[in-house]
Amino acid sequence: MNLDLLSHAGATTTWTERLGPGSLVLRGFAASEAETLYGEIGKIVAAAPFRQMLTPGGFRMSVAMSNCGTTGWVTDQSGYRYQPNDPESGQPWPPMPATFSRLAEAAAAAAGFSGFAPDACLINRYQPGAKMSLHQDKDERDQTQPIVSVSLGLPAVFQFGGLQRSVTATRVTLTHGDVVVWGGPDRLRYHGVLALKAGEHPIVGACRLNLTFRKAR
Ligand code: MD6
Ligand code: FE
Repeated sequence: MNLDLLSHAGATTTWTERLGPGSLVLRGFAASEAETLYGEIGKIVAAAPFRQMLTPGGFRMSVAMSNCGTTGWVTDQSGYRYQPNDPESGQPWPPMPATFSRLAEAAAAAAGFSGFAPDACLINRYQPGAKMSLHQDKDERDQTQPIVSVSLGLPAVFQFGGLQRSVTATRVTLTHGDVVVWGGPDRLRYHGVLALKAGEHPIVGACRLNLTFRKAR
């Protein structure tokens, strides 16, 4: 894994770790803004509460989810998709805060993807034991754009596989403030999250929160 130092607009310097030709971990890139992000998440989930959705196969996900932006990712018995309204309330998803979109754009630019303008932010909450099995993100219409992923709270082990499920995944621990950008030739790589270990984070408490920014439409 190559290590490099990167400077960004907030004048902080971040360690970067390259995972592939189109994917980069920006260590601590969101650390100085983490409390702001956490406060915004609180407001979003007051309007669109975390819920454990049903997979098309009929399984209840262990990760609880919400969204903000003009469209949001949902799953139920009829499939995976993006839709502009929260199926629980029928209301539009809460708007994406400017702090979110600015951070996502800056992270994407730092990884070589300039002009990233996300329209969807999926918010994942992992409580102890929650996990996400290996999957590809392929429900987005525009796959030329990268995905930007922000981790907050308890550490989690992320698995990065290949373009086929059979490729052995490498493991990377993501901690509070870490950002992963991935796109280009890595955009459809399989990935997942191992079961969260119990703990207590000083800001976020007993869980991990993950924001994934996408250009879905
Ligand atoms: C998570 N993340 O970290 C789940 N997908 O909780 C993802 O599924 C993901 O982090 C695409 C790109 C980056 C990600
Ligand atoms: Fe994903």
